[in-house]
Amino acid sequence: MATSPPAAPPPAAGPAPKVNRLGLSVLEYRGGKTTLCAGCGHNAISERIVETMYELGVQPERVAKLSGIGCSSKSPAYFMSRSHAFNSVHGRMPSVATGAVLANRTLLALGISGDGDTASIGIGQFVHLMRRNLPMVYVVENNGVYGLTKGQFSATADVGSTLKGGVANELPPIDVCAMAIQLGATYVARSFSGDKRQLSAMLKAAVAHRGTAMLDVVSPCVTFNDHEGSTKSYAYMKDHDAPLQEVSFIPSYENIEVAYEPGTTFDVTMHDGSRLRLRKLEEDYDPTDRIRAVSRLMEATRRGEVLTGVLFVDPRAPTFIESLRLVDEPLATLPPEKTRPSRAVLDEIVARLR
Ligand SMILES: Cc1ncc(C[n+]2csc(CCOP(=O)(O)OP(=O)(O)O)c2C)c(N)n1
Ligand code: SF4
Ligand SMILES: [Mg+2]
Repeated sequence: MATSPPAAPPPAAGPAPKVNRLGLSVLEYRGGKTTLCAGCGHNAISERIVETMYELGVQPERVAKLSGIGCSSKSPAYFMSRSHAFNSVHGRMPSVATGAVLANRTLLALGISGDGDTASIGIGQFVHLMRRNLPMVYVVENNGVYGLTKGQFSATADVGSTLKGGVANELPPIDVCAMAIQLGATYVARSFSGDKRQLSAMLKAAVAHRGTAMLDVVSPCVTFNDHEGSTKSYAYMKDHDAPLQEVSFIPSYENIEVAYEPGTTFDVTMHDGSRLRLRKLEEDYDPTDRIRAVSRLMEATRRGEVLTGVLFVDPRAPTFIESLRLVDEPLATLPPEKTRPSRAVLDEIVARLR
């Protein structure tokens, strides 16, 4: 006798997973399991990137993750597995990013570099990236050492900062923020991997920025540079972090109005209509004043402070894509008849050269 199949069990009860405006859950923004040391600042930055992209509702397939070599440069493997990714040669990520963005202007390029990758071997590429205003987010995960090769000083190590064995750095550091501002960069900010709120807001505004957004994030290396005597340790940052503002970000699709005392905030409207809101902690700081930004950074160094916040922003400067007058359609998908002169045009050119 035929028996009817057992009834399917009812679906497990429980709350539906939370999703963003694209209908994606945060899990869809995660990456592989980290192989970095537990407690490494770079892991915290990856977590903030996952949250940022999820909360802003960025389509993961629109993102191109780019990096060089180092523990920091490995970290794109630990977020956004659904995105494009390219792990370049040490210090050469900016040129790969430039090629990728120029070939496909619809990509959201997210570069992850280290202080060695950026300020030591990669300084030449970094300098030219900062003066071009290529649309991309460029994060320096700054721990003052070459973590991957076992903790040698990098070019951002402060004078007097010591290695674990007591050796002191005697060479003056490169301040990547001061350098980027001087070179013409259009969004320059500094944060700390341990400051969730500040870093999240800065990352969101960086995604909304239309040119290069350079974020220098102090990111302690717990294995080689988190001891007493280091100026890139959790303890040092706790005591020396000097924030310029309380940073918040209001996406274009949220029409939130928060009342503040007149004159206490500095609002920057990004090109997509979102707002970067800087609640001033220093009354006279104007993040659109390039000269003041560099001198304030130098003052902070003299005082032994680590200045964090949005140091400089210019949301209206022309991007590299505009300077090159690129066509709207991505070069990567232009059909050959639009990229190659016709036989008749070539014949005419050859005839003129004869
Ligand atoms: C051309 C080249 N030179 C040197 C190296 C060796 N190397 C690998 S990672 C690294 C430094 C990484 O330091 P950083 O960018 O600060 O990253 P971190 O590991 O500290 O996150 C060096 C010198 C290399 N891989 N390739
Ligand atoms: S060695 Fe340092 S930088 Fe590399 S993963 Fe470990 S803590 Fe992070
Ligand atoms: Mg480093």
